[in-house]
Amino acid sequence: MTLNGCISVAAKPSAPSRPPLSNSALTSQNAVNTDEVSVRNSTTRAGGALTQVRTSLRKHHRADSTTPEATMTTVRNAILDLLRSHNLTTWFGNPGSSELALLQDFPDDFRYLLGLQEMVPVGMADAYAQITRRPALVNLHTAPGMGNAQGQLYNAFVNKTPLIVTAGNQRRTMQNQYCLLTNAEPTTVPKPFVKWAGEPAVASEAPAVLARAIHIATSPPMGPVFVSLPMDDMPVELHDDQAVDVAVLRDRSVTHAAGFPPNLAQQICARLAAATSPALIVGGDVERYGAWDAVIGLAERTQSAVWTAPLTGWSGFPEDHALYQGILPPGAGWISHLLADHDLLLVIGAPVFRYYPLVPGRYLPDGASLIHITNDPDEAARAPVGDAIVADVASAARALLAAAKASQRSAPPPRAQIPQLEAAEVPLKPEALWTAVGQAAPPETLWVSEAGSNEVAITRSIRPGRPLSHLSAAGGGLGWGLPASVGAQLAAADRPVVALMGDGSMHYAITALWTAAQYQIPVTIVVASNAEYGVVKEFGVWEKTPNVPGLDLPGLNVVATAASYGVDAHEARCTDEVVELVKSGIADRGRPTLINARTTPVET
Ligand SMILES: Cc1ncc(C[n+]2csc(CCOP(=O)(O)OP(=O)(O)O)c2C)c(N)n1
Ligand SMILES: [Mg+2]
Repeated sequence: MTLNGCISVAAKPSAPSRPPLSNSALTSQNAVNTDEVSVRNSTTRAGGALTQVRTSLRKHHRADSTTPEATMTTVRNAILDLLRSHNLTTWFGNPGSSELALLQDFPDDFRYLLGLQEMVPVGMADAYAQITRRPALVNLHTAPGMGNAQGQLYNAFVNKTPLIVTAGNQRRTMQNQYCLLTNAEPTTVPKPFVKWAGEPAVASEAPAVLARAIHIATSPPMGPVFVSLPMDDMPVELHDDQAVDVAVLRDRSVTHAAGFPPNLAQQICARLAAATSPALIVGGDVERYGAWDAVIGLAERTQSAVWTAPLTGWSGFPEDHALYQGILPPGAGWISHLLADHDLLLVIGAPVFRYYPLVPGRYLPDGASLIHITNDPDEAARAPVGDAIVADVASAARALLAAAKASQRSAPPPRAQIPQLEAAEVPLKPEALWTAVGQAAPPETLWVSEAGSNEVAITRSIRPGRPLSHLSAAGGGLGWGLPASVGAQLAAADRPVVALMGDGSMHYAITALWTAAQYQIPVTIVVASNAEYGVVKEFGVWEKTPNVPGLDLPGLNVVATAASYGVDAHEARCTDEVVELVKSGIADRGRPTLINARTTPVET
């Protein structure tokens, strides 16, 4: 299977699309991309519908002369048809026997990417969905599979990623005896890390439950959902009128009309104009919900300093822009100190704020006020400071840009330059490693980072300027970065994807290397090997908790492990080799490459 070749391509939706409703409308039928919204035709039950429906439901299923049931309108066929119509034909999964009835005779127009442990398909799907800006489907194995997935579902929930997670369940007739595969409380298991979870009350409801799940997942604020599918539901044949109902709900859409009151935009812009030194604080939702261009325009017009809020997944702003100041550290005292020169903070597309650890100090600098624009009512409610407005983030940014007047104030001082690359041998200081990596990669590179103590050095040394270019897990649960980099490379086949990994982080979901090798997904992975959980040691100093066991990682050999999975794996011994290996890894579009470099331990 190759990335561009042998994996079968995604299906075209089976119903025609209407032109976009408007740029500010978001529909959960097929698209979560607010820039490319299409609304599907609704079908009616009027004359001839039944024949059309049955033809459509059968169309994509293999006719097998030995099994006449294969062409019947079964629950399983209706599920596949619904998912096809939502363009959910790329599945990330790990199967067991409770999933066989759904997966059998897997359609040629679908593709399936296997992860060897459930964290892997969830992490891959998360990045795939965020980069394609569409929902993604994950198929897992009943209760234990869902248990394994939970750490990455947590990340997906905090990332606000629209994942449609399904898992099989034991036959309804065998659940009462708690037979093997029974998930006795399927809708409880993934909570609280899903927006919604359901299991159909009867087999024929399965497509409707799935349709509901898809619409919930893709409604802002988006997030993962779960549907449990008892295995004996799959072969149940739908009655003709049930099949018509399924076709109708397959073709309906849920549209989120968006907008922002112009007078509110004017009020905010008046405050921006009156401020001595405003700062914009942006978050991952700026990129997730398509507000990138408008936010840049607003920052430039108001000459505001721009920061990224802590731990929100994407940078939300070009990191090489003259107004960009970097990522805020996740501590109240640190933030109020850093922003001391600003009297008005406009936060857009981020929670206020994701603090960790407890850093004494006020939330805001003395005399400063904060306006918070978020699409998440809970984010608005739980913020400790500021006046919040719950609104569509892109509409708000566009309305503010339209209302903002060009400011005459002078631009804030730019942040420090990228450090000079100085030749050095291992163990490398993190700054030297990431500067070398940053110099070796082209500007269109998409970076995925999960690198503990290295994260600060990464943002100093690597400054992508394009949208959807620097991704991390907002949830902070390790085991996400490596699978996410594989999913990102699958989603963005025309861009190099480089994973920036710590050696500890690398090993939570290391089997993602197998998936990358087998499907020939040409991601490049750089590992900073300091042989420790460095950042936990740093926290130990901050928290005054000495002599903690389990923070050293001797005996890891990530190059040998990666090679055993079929990855082109190398040990870099100096900065020159890092540059050379990253360049050749990126140039190799046929297979994944891993580059390990020994780095200095954290200073404690
Ligand atoms: C699932 C999970 N388990 C444990 C942690 C706690 N944790 C946070 S960072 C970290 C260490 C990361 O180490 P490494 O990737 O080697 O980077 P380093 O700090 O050494 O640079 C750990 C164990 C976590 N965030 N998620
Ligand atoms: Mg480490």
